[in-house]
Amino acid sequence: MSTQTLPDVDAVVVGAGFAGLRTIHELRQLGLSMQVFEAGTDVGGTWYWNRYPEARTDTESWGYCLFFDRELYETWDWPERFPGQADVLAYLQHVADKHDMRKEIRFNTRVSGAWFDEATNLWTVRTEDGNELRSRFLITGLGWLGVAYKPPFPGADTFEGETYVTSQWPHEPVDFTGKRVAVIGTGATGIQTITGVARVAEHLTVFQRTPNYVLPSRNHALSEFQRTALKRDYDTIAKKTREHVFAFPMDAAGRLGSELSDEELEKVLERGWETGGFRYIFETVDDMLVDQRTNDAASEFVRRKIRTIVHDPETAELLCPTSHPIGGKRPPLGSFYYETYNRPNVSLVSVREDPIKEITPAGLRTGTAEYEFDVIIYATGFDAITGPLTNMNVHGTADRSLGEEWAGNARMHLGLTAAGYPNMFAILGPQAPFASHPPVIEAQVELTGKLIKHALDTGSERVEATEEATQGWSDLCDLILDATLIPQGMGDRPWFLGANVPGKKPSALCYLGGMAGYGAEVAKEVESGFPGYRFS
Ligand code: N01
Repeated sequence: MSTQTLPDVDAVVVGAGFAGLRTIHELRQLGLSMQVFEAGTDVGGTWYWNRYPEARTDTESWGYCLFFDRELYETWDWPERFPGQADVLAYLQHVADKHDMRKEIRFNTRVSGAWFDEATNLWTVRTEDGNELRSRFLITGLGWLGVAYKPPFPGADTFEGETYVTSQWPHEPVDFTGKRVAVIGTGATGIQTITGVARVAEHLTVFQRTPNYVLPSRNHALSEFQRTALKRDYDTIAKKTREHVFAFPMDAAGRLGSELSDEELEKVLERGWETGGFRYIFETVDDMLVDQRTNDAASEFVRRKIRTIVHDPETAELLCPTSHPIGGKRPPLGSFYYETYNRPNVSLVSVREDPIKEITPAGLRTGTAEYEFDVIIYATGFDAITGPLTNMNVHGTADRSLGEEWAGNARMHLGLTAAGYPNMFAILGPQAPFASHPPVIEAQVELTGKLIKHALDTGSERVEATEEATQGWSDLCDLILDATLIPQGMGDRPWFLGANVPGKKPSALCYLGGMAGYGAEVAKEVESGFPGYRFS
């Protein structure tokens, strides 16, 4: 029996990016009061913080958006196939304004901890400015990539030039004209930054530990005619994003590489390469990530392209990924990325065998060489997926923190809820689908709404995933991961398996069963009356 302590609001929501904004809408539908906390000074989340040069989506704009409001979809004009950071930020500002969402949000406010009280079944949420709020429900929309990982190179503080971390980029423009710049890291962020900085820097030196399979984006402006056609196609596009394996508005290829001859396979790969973006992976064949011969052919195809594009054979070889299969790390999209290495002001240094030893006042030092720079840019990734939640200092029943809970494997039923954390919904929690984020967010927020509604309808003060469901989902994530070729890339530290941060235990941090598979699992849960949950 609970005490008479009343919550200050029905729900606390943390974050005002795609997830937070979509959650505001859902909670309003349920008639619940809420307080949203956002660390930034505006909405946008990832797209508020990641302002580095050339930051851009790699999902086509017409699928990289929210579908809950048809009018919103039909009145927003995306300028390009792959929108840049400023355009996605403008879109999210428009969503907030159109739905008058800012009044629910307290900006400039970082949550420093949350505790579940078993006596009252309420969450107490504390902010860094010392305030506390009690709520029935806690919904986090922190994203997967909110905590930067910066390698602890000795001497980092001694560098006398400018230092930037891509995900903590200044709001004011940074001018690289006439400067000697280093970029450390060649993931999706690094390769975009490199392309932008190379155009203006006096000299750019790229420090690469693992080469990636960088696919050409073939970005282009959208004409008025194309935009109108896309808006008319709302129903089809919304359906495709819900059903596509990676939540992209694409069709399945409808063919298996394993059934094609070498010549036929080459032809479809060439078509995918020319079409651009992730269509190289998802519209060519349906078995690239599970069939060894197909994957080998697709990987070798990219290596051949690199050798064709990059003039200097030594540089080309350094850029060729050979130690993981395509898909073993998340392939980035580039815009003339490999061509950048043909510029006279760009050089590539492999730090795979000869790692960075220290940062010096004048630059940096590897085991064999010393370099001098005016600017060092860290594009070294994130403590992904678990980092944002463990950093928020969340304590469930028995005062157990998520950090302690996840010292083993990070597990969340349907990537959203976990045993021991009642009334908490982590949008894009660990073991959410590895897919384009906005459609995953919409699916998870809708499920959150259904669980809260069921709790309210049944007079339950508490809704919590069972231990069996939490473990069952985690086992399923393991099983699916093991059925793919992805674990072959583990040695190259994929962030989506938690392998990129030294000391972090790699595991199946995401669900690889595709959006349709996820939708089916969610439907099974809802239609069977939530057997994976305890309402009390
Ligand atoms: O991070 P990463 P990211 N010495 O972890 C290197 C999304 N995203 O920010 O590969 C030297 O992929 C590290 O080397 P290695 C997208 O989902 C989307 O680039 O570990 N190097 C690697 O090269 C993406 O996948 C978009 O050997 C070191 C790099 O730093 C995800 O964010 C745009 C090092 C980190 O790459 C993460 O991408 C941008 C060291 N000690 C990002 N430590 C779009 O939508 C690390 N590295 C387009």
